[in-house]
Amino acid sequence: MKQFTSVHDVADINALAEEALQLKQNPYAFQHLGKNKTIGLVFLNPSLRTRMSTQKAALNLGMNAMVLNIDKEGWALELQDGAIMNGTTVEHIREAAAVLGQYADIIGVRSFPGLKNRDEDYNETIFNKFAEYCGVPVVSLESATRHPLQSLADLVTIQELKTKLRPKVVLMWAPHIKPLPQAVPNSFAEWMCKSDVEFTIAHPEGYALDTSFTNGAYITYNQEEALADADFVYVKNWSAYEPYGQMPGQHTAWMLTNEKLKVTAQAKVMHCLPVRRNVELADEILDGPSSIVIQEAGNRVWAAQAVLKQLLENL
Ligand code: SN0
Repeated sequence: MKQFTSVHDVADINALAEEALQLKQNPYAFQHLGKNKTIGLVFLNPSLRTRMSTQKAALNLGMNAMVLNIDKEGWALELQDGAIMNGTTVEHIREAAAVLGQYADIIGVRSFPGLKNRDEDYNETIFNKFAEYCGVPVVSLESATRHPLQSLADLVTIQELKTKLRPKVVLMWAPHIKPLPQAVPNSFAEWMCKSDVEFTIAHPEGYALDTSFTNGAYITYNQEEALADADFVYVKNWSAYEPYGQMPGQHTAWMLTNEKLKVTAQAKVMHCLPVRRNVELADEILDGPSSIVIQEAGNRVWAAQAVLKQLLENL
């Protein structure tokens, strides 16, 4: 693997998930691979799991890890080509990314969408500039349209816990107080459509995702129909793709509860976190036996480690 920005960079997702599960059994077997190699983790937005699990994965492989919260600790970044920088921005992304590429063998970048200009977000303008100018292999730590390290950890968790060959997996829209990116659901859908699962997406009218990520999924507005016989329910809020970044309705009744879970096949409930309790998901689920969100977050280490291992093997 030469970069990790989406499912399309992966030759065999089942083999990668299997590798992650093997690393979970034997975390320190490949310390020689990362010796004297450095990963730079660059954040333009907040992070807890991605930051800590990717650092941990790098350390397990014998790498050094450096973190820059560039939005808070760096110079104010200019993103426009040809800009006359006589205002508030201090450093152009061309120099910033190129310099970071001098210090690291692999660079991870987190860059959320602005949710204002769909073309800019869906062209991955910021992430792609970083990738182009840094000159070393890049890993997405969540970009405007995708969160592949999360999706791989989700696949690993489903492989680990499934009790039938082809489980029913439901991506379930949840209520929220503000518009969130489509990156996590886009990415989860894109990975599930390539996995050996029966995949359903449920959301209220107005919240359809970009169809290029959902090819092969069964999509419904009926929450109960989607939940029937589900083995895994993946809960996530997202804002509308059209009209872009809007919230066409609050739909607070879509919050998942134990009562709603009764029609499932004792479904395991997943969420990428952070989760707003009693808005997106009821306490009774998060604190009860159905929730696997902590195991899912734990698996972020093994997913990141499998990806970094394959990148190191290609350096
Ligand atoms: C991000 C998202 O893409 O939905 C990161 C998820 C891994 N989540 C948020 O920004 C949550 C913000 C909030 O106010 O709840």
